[in-house]
Amino acid sequence: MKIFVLGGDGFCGWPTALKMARNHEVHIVDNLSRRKIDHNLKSNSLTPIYSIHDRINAAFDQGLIIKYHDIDIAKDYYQFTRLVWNEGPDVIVHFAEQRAAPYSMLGQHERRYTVDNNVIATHNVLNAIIDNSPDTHLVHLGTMGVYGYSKEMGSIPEGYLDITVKETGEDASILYPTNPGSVYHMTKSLDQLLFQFYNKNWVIQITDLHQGIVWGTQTDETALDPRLVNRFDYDGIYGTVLNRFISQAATGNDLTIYGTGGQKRAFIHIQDTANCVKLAAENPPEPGKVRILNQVSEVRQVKELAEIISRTYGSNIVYHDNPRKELAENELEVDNTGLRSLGFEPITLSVNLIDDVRYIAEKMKENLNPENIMTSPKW
Ligand code: NAD
Ligand code: USQ
Repeated sequence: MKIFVLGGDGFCGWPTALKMARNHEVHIVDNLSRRKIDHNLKSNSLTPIYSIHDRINAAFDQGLIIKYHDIDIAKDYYQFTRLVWNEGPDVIVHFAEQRAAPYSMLGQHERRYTVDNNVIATHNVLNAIIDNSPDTHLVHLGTMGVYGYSKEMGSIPEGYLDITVKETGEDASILYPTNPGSVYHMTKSLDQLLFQFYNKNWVIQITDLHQGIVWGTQTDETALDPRLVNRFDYDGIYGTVLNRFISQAATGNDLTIYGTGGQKRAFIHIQDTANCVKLAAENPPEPGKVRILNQVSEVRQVKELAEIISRTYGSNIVYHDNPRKELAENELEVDNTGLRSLGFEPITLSVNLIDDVRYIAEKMKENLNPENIMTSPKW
């Protein structure tokens, strides 16, 4: 198949593009905006990531052929739509959005950038498909955060909630009511509405993968050559909780729990991200409504994660006032039968796997700037 990976220079996109290139023709489309944001925030990946051109050359040396296109999908619609017309991809995997909740809450510039970039990018992708390549299957990376995090309506289903309407007594299946906790998460809720409408009107094939928090850094492919190394965010804006705890432990810093640590979230290892996206791309949905799958391996509590790391590496835990507006504690149960039915066998947390990540963080510890650890805005 011919596969476009939009956002293929990023943390999830790069390992996914490499994995896909084992069996498919892969094109990465990325405007490198994430590298520019790192620079502006004076932050960095713990691992030294190579330029996109070095990455592509290193992949070529491993027999993994990837073409790169420098296009801003939100701003350069005509360049992007021409590429879709010329290449007619079978699948477009769409990772190309601003993905940090804290970044999206920094100030008016970042709030507006996140909405403009994410919503327009998604809308442009849909337009490029319907006008140039209507049989293309769109695989989008959404988030568990669109549901909010609670068991108020039971276990979280895959996108649609079965209800009985009180007034009429009729049964219905509705899009799960969204409850985003940041401007970033709200853009993923807006993406969902775009998908519902474009699917209804133009009958295009769409899979929306509602992914949990990704942890880990390397995959089988990124480990093949040092130039293929994946990024590792540890800072208060882009670093996600488990990778932050592991990098904090590896560099002798305290583990930073926000609030009580009673927050439960869904997690997935980066190796599983690449595997799941590949499964979804290779198994398109039946014609009909938008297919929504929960891309998660397990549910864990923040405090429990900190305690595992603290026990294993002897790190100190410090509780900070929570910079976010979120429930101090929550229950969470998530259905992931869709991807399992396609063959997904989740990799779950283990001390060995944590140790692999800690080993990389320890090796790169000179790159960690402690001033970047507590940089989250308050909201
Ligand atoms: P990332 O910031 O590392 O990568 C995103 C990539 O998209 C970057 O390389 C960036 O340059 C590119 N990009 C952004 N806007 C673009 C535009 N307008 N045109 C072209 N390229 C653009 O983020 P990530 O962690 O790889 O996340 C990828 C996707 O997965 C996001 O949509 C995110 O919401 C979703 N997701 C990530 C996680 C996680 O824990 N990392 C969890 C759930 C969902
Ligand atoms: N947290 C801490 N200490 C820290 C960092 C975070 O206690 O040092 C807590 C937060 O308060 C929150 C939880 O850990 O309760 C998760 O925070 P996070 O920064 O790891 O994840 P989040 O902001 O939710 O965003 C990440 C990705 C985003 C993706 C989302 C999936 O950045 O792209 O959509 O995970 S989910 O959380 O399932 O919605």
